[in-house]
Amino acid sequence: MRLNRRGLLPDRLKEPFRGRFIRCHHGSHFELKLQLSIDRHTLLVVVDIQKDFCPGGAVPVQEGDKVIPIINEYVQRFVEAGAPIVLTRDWHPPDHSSFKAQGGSWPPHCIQNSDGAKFHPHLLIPPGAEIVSKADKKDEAYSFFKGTDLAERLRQRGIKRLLVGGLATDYCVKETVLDGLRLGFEVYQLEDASQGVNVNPVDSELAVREMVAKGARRITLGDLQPPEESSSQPGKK
Ligand code: VGL
Ligand code: ZN
Repeated sequence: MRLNRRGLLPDRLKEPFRGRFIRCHHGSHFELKLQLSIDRHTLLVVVDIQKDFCPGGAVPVQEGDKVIPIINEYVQRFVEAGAPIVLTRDWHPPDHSSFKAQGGSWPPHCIQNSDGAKFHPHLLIPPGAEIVSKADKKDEAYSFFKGTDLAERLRQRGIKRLLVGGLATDYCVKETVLDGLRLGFEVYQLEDASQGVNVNPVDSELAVREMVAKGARRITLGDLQPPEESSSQPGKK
């Protein structure tokens, strides 16, 4: 692959990548690595960082709270880049169909306005972030696209890429990623900022395999272009 002097790919080769390739040392050789640039066409989707999905909650994800500092770093990067952020929350009526009493598979959790439905207190919630409630009617909706006009609204705003992380890898993160792909978005799953419920111990791994097989890319913080380089407008930080 031929890069120009600044390590940038020629435009015609760059699509569908928005980022820049950097050379990384890999033992005895160098490898080219994509760095994703965050811009206003890129949406961060923070999935269900709620008390009920963290240790001590009603449907605790083991070490679910461990992803919060990393999620916060992504949030910070998006704020700095002026890029959009959505925080989703599971937001069930007290007799939701997914609860055991109604024949579903879960104990009651994330009941509207309850303490357990609150975002975890350590989650960074920037002023511009949009909060999207899901599964707030009778039916189950693991994906925030389900039963909403969100995809259309995002397209109208020019959103092309989704970065999706949070809780839980094997349910809401997975379904949001798969719906996003189905709806034609370029979708990146945040490997370092997602954690699974693992009702069966392999669930998260299977979920990841399915997401990747269907076209999702997995990234970590190191795959983002460093903040000072994210801006393409000279002089603008
Ligand atoms: C979720 C189980 C039940 C999730 C929601 O957010 O992944 N998991 N409801
Ligand atoms: Zn739920």
